[in-house]
Amino acid sequence: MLPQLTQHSALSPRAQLMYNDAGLAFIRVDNAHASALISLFGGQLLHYQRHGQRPLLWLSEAAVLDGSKAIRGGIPICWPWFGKGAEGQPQHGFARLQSWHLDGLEETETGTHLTLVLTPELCPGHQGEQWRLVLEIEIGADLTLHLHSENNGSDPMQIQAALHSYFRCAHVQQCRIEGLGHEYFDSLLQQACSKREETVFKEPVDRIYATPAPITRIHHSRHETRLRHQGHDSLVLWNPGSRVPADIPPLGWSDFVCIETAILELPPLAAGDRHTLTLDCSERDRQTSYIKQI
Ligand code: TA6
Repeated sequence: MLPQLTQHSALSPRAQLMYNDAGLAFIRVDNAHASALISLFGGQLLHYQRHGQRPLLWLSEAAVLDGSKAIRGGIPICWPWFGKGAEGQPQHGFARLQSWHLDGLEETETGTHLTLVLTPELCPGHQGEQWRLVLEIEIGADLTLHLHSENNGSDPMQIQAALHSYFRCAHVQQCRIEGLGHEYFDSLLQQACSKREETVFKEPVDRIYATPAPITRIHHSRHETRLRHQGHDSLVLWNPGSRVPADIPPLGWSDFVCIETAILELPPLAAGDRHTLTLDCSERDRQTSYIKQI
């Protein structure tokens, strides 16, 4: 369920600036191809739905939408580290806890192109640092995200980044996932494992595939979601099983799977360099693609 929002102003014929009761800003897009909702808090895409298709992303009904914690669902941005940070630092970095700036919005025939930016000036405690994080979101017949990490300083910079996508499933237990890789580190067992891919979501799953495939397919009962990853060196597969965090309803775990496009072992980014992480998502009916193949 999408949050209750009040319209503030039109940004373009296809995009509206909206606010919720807590004062968080959102951009709602409805163009010829798809509808979408973006939260400036976290620089987070919360909803994308190609017309005639099902919503691609899952957003928790218990998500906290007041800026006090990361929003549970959509595509949170993990940056500049993934997982636990240094002591006292937030898990998965600070980018998903800050309000980003809308730097550009362009309408073309292929869709709506938004550019969101996070800079040290927008992040308390990081003033004086020299980096820039740019998120490009293309809302078209496909959904494409590019996350650019820029080192504008004079020293090399260590970064990790992930698009921590929550993909909606009717029943995660019935989805088959193809194209993750075969070798993975099981973060729950704390050991390296090797297994042909299977789909058993009766238990929590938390895995890092460090030699990942470039294309992942989620086979739902009637349709297929295709994910094309670039600039990544890992894919993370996560579902908490029935022991859910407070901001996921008790049975909510069966409605999503996280497949995270991640760069975890990037050599330090040289001064003036930029790294780009890309995710492209498309959906098709399984029956349609079958007919096309004949
Ligand atoms: O990406 C997998 C993971 O790191 C899991 O270990 C799990 O903690 C999950 O992300 C969610 O983390 P969050 O901080 O959003 O609750």
